[in-house]
Amino acid sequence: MSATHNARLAALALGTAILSLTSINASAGEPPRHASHPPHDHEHQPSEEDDHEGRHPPHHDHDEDHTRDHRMAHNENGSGHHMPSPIGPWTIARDASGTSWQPDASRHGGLHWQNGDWSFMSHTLLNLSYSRQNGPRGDQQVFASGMIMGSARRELSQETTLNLRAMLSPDPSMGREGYPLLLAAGETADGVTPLVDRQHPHELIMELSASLSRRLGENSSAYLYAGLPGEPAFGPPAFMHRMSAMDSPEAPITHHWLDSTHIVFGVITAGYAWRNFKFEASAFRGREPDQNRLDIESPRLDSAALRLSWLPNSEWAVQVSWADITAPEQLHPDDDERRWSASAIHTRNLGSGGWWSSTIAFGRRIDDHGESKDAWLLETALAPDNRWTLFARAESIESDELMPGHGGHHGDVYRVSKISFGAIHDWSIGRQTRLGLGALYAINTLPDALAMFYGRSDPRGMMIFLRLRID
Ligand SMILES: [Cu+2]
Repeated sequence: MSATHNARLAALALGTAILSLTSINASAGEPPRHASHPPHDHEHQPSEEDDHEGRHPPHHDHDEDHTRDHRMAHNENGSGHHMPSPIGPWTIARDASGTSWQPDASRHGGLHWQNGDWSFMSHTLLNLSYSRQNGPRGDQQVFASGMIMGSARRELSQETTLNLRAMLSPDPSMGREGYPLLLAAGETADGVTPLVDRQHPHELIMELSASLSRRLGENSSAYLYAGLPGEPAFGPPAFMHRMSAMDSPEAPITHHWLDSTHIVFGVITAGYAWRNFKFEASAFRGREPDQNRLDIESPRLDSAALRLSWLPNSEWAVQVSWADITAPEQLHPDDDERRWSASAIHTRNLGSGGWWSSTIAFGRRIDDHGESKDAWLLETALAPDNRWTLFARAESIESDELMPGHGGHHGDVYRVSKISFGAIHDWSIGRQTRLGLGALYAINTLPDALAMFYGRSDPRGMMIFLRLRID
């Protein structure tokens, strides 16, 4: 009991420390250091001289003399532009969830401020959504989802950086059964029956992590990342942190192929980055979080992941990863799984605050008997300006969880598909605060064998949502 207990206490203490440092600073009335630069309100773009390692040339004032030549698909708003990543010599815009990479052209928002030797950053994205899923296996519900993230970093020496990160989600407020979402499956509400046609809630504490990185030269670094919970080196950035996905409040049905490991209780990752390549290895606890969404579960390191990431240029991020996961599912404690994932993300800036980001991803889950189930995802989000964002996603999965087999085992495998598309309009209600109103519509496609259970072969779903974003 004691090792576990100590680990939990340490994790809670770390999280409390990060969040209280964050709130003390925020409530002290000290304005965020970069508050004079609201996001996306000025045209500065890094020049062509910027390379993809994030080494920016000496920077000019934010005046208006930048010519078109200086505009390039590499956009960060004022707050992030000068900031290197805490884990290596590249721009912080490259860092996505866990230790994953996204294109350098990605947006980097967030509130930033400094206190002594510590630099702080926070992001908030909260959705209040109404989901309505049609047919006999559908349901309707209002629910809150999203995340509040805070991080604190400190240079320990010229070469060494410590970064602490805590992330909370309001998901447990939706109840243990999560929210209705046709074709979604995974985890459990009560420890007895699987959640099917519902998306499970995420943990109250989605991440408590620390990383220590060391620069090894102009363009390489090595780092260690540990989380309880945290995200191992598998898959593309988790959906709620992926630019092509984050404007939709709907979890992808490919979640358990690509990025469901974004919350594991216990992970240690060692990474080495050289130029635009990064190689990482993780040891982590394979078991998915249980139905109690408020606790910190006992850490273990019984599973492994490897990931190779590459950024061919500032607009692309590619990764391939593999994981050997011990008993991921609580309801199938004897079943291990291996997973493969490959993805490519493309993000381009469109000038005057606009951007376009797309992800294509493939995931494969292989069970103990060597049987594999594949999944594909293609998603895109387009923001022509600061007000509108349009998004769409197409997915296809081979699932054996939709019709349970006998004895609680997985059932037959069915290939099912889904497309969904929607839009959100944002209003700026404060310096770095936006309120948005959005809606989406989804069409699911089922084989005949499933159609009778869902009432038709193309059951529909929709959501309407309000979003608060502080970054
Ligand atoms: Cu998840």
